[in-house]
Amino acid sequence: MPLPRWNALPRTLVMGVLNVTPDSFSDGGKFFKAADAIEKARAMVAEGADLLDLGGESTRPGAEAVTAEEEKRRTLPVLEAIAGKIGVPISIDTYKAETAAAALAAGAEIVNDISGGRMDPEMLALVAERGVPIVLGHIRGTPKDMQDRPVYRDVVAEVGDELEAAAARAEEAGIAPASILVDPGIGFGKTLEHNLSLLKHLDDLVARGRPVVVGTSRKKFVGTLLDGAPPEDRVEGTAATTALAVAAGVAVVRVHDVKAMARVVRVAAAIAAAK
Ligand code: HH2
Repeated sequence: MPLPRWNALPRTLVMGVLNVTPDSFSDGGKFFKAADAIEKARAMVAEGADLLDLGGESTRPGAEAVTAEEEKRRTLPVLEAIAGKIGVPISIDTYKAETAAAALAAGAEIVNDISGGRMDPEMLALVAERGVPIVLGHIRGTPKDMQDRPVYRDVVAEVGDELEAAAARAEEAGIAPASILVDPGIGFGKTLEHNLSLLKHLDDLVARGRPVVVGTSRKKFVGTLLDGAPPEDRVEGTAATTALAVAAGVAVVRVHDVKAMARVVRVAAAIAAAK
């Protein structure tokens, strides 16, 4: 599958979320069976997904880690069934090098690491060796403890600086600069106010020059702003964040509601491109 040129995209790309987990916060259990996941993957491509992000471990706040063995058992059958056959590249959402290596061998073409290459010391070397792009996410702590008490002096500057440090480590490990994307990690060790500041100032992160990925889809802060709406009722809130991300020049939005967000992106991108 030809991969996008991240720094020369015609518009923001839509990455569809495919979680094969029993416990993801919004779609846990729904696509746990490989056959259901494969059908969901095809549906998301038909609805306008430019990429798919396949994950076998929930990283919601408080989630317990699973073994690489279990993560591979969940993701590899789906990957083997769809990689190279659905018309879009697939990223593997993992912070474990062992899972990433197996997924790349099974046809994944991008690594999406919410820990920015920090949770597994082998990850950056693996990605360098395979020559694939990597999304470096920002997190404070681990999914289990990240929401305990996140503190920042200036969240926008600190997240930007820490992502740049992660990108520098990736380059030192041998990853090509053009293959590095960064993600502020909305909800990963951040309060509501931190998430809102990061989203308000996405253009600052974009201006640092690396392609930016953003994942706000159905997240808790959206529910908080909408009087406690449950995950499946956060689509309009997600749409607000998607439109603003497009306006800020974000390269990729990671979303569950592909049909709705692909439409939001098309309209917001047309406005962003106007004179
Ligand atoms: N968020 C989640 C998982 N992976 N990857 C990137 N790059 N950015 C994100 O914001 C991001 C991510 C969490 O969302 P989800 O996959 O829907 O839930 P869970 O972790 O419970 O499976």
